[in-house]
Amino acid sequence: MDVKLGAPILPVVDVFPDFAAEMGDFSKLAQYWGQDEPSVDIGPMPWGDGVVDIQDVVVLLEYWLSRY
Ligand SMILES: [Ca+2]
Repeated sequence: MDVKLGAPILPVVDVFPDFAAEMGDFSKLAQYWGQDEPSVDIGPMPWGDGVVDIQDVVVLLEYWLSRY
């Protein structure tokens, strides 16, 4: 079945639920560094790669910096 989604697929960069990508998100990402925690495995886009590493930091920072 070929299903077309109307919404763009975006990573959930607000991994610490306060509605903004910021220091809390970075702390949570660091907490799970090297693990396979799916809530912070956001890079490479769009679904991550099964490990929390520098690629997830890159995705978080892209959104972080895009706010300003
Ligand atoms: Ca990852």
